[in-house]
Amino acid sequence: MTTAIKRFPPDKPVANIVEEIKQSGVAIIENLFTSDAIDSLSAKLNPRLEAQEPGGGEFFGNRKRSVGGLFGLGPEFSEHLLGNERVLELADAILLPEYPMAATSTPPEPLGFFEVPDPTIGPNCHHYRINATVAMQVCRGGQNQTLHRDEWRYLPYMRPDPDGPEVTLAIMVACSDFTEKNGATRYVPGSHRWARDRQPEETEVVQAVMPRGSAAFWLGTIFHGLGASVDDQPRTGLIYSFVVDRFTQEENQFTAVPAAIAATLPKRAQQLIGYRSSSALNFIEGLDDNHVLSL
Ligand SMILES: O=C(O)CCC(=O)C(=O)O
Ligand SMILES: [Fe+2]
Repeated sequence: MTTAIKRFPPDKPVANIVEEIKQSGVAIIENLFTSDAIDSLSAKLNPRLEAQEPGGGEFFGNRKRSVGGLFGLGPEFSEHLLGNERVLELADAILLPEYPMAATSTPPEPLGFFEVPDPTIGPNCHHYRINATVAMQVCRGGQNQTLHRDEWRYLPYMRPDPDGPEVTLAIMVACSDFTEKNGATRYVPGSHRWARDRQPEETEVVQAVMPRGSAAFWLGTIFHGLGASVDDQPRTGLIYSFVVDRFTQEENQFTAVPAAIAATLPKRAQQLIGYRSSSALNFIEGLDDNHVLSL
């Protein structure tokens, strides 16, 4: 029998939520974002979404509208999404960077040059950064999205290692209520630990039903997809994901958020968007690794 996705209040200790994400591949934090925050993001997103005809092809169930490049749309996106300490605490605890981003996180012990980290302790990357951003609206009348793993982009080139370090973490922010009728995201809990060739059955799917302002956190190796809607009111969600610095970003952030726009954002947001390097990867000679934004 499939069990419902576990949901937590926003003040639950991070360790409990991380344990659930690692075990099930997905967890929900209810009411993580204020109604004012969702209102301000929706004011930028809804006119762009509503200007589109629903579509997107078979993979997406034919009835979605979407907008990407969110951090280029206005400073409210980085303020609310990248300034959220809870989100960063979770990303720190899952991706285990040498340089954590939440104010309360403690960096792991640095490694010696030839030392191999224990993947449960880390460090598992130098830092992490945005992988992709997209507002996803589901309109009445389509089909369920094909169940997929978001890491399909990288998986053909990676060796399966269920005990290895996590490389991505994604967050779905509910900008409307998510219900069974309106296409709440469908997940297959536990499927992040399956053998590569096992396919999910319909009986193994559970939906992330959650009120507006809540957020679902999921690993890149769990099967999931948007649900079909039989509701006249569209379901609006906003996805943003993080990836370890050694993997290339799914959505090109340097085009989505050009340097002139990035320069107007707080330093931590600039770093998370990707204006940062290690001394070995992505650096620019003469610029500070922690802040590679030059104009
Ligand atoms: O919008 C959703 O519920 C999920 C969308 C999704 O998984 C994707 O586009 O990769
Ligand atoms: Fe997905």
